Amino acid sequence: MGTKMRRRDFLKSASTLAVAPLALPVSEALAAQSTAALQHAALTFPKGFVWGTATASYQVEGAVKEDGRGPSIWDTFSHIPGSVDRNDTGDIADDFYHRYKEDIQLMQRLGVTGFRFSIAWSRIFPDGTGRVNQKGLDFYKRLTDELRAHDIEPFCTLFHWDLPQALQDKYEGWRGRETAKAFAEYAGFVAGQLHDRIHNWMTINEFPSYINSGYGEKPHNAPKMQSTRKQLAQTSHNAILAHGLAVQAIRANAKNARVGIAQNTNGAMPVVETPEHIAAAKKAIRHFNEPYDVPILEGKYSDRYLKQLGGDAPQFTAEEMKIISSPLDFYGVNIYSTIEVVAADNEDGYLVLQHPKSYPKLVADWLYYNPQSLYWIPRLMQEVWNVKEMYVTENGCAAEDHMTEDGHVYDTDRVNLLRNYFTQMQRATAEGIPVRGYFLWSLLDNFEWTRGYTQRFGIIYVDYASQKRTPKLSYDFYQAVIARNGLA
Ligand code: PNW
Repeated sequence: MGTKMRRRDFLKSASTLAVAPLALPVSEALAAQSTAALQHAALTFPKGFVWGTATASYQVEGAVKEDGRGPSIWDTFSHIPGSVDRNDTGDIADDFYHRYKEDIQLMQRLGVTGFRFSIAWSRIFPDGTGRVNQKGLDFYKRLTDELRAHDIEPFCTLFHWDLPQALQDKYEGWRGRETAKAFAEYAGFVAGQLHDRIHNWMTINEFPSYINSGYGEKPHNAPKMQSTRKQLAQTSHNAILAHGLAVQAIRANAKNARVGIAQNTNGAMPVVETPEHIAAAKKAIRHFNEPYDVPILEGKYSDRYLKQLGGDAPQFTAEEMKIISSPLDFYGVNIYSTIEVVAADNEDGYLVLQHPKSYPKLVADWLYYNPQSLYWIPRLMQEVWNVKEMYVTENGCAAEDHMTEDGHVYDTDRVNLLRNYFTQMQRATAEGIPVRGYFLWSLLDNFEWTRGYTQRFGIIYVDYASQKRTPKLSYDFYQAVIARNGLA
């Protein structure tokens, strides 16, 4: 077909095709069709695949002054006018602290077998270290008992950004190495207390999101501490050291623990699936993750990273690098969108493609719609770092959700996105890439950090004035996917 073929000509040839006599007799054509239908029915996930939803303490719990909880840096930050859209705060959020039983019922109806949530450090240690607040611990005991009673496996994140304010004041937060030690103490203590209820642990959620955005050269998240390049590199190092120390502390205190992480590995993917572009994506993914994933998975900073930083490189010891790369039982990756690359004849071996203006997105300005990321990130994690077990610890989107007069939210945009992301994840599992489960972000609309309540990521709509929950159409869709353990 000539490239100059005009649209009219194309339509003509298409319609010619449509009226062309069938190549197969009708019965055979029908048989072929049902084979296609069967193939569709076979787009399933491995037996025992964990279907879940995800939340985080400060985004859903509310009850910030209840039962002895100490303040966190997000309480402080959200109360500084101008920090968050409309000056929203997490003071009440989804009131999950009081309504978790109702929400677990909604999860049970959905059919999930896993729930990812996080523990608010300052509920357990209101001052970051030292004095234990039993009532805070009791909340997570009640929560995990209730989950187990509904056959939902708890997947617990120990740090999802709500650092105790006391540690910010004492050590400048993650800038201080002492904070890493405090985190390991907290992690070991909680694991010792809850190991009978929780078997799956994730140390830290998304290093770049709270380190680069909270302590970078232009920070916009709590604690919003502007840093030099040198300070930032050291802060990143302290954060991965905290992760490694926590892995060891959890193992020391909970014999049967399965320990992982929830990291937003910066993905790279080939636009065109040919060996040269795939090789380019493999180079790119290592370059994109030099401060975090590379030391955790390879046990050392790359020469390229250290060279680039020069005198600004972090201070570290060989012993620390061993701790940082402590073996994990699984790697959790939060996957939203991914950088596309093509092979290039330059020093890096690839070119990063900017998203054209018309690249599809829903409402979050950073969340490009590229379902193939749910195939490519797991595949490259396996091929580049030999990761043996993975979970998608977050994936989802914010949409412009509106309730109809008869009380429904028909979020067909979110359903469309999820359907396509799932198709790519199915491709991954069908090829034997070891993705063991998926946690949809999020169960409920919630406090979306600096966007406050203006962006809704839930598959359950929350009316914040009444706290009424209304499952959206995407909830029904997800329920059908879970029920057939396959595409619906
Ligand atoms: C994650 N980005 O954050 C967090 O883990 C959640 O707490 C959050 O609510 C969710 O994704 C949705 O935003 C991210 O700019 C925030 O690439 C921003 C980015 C990635 C992840």
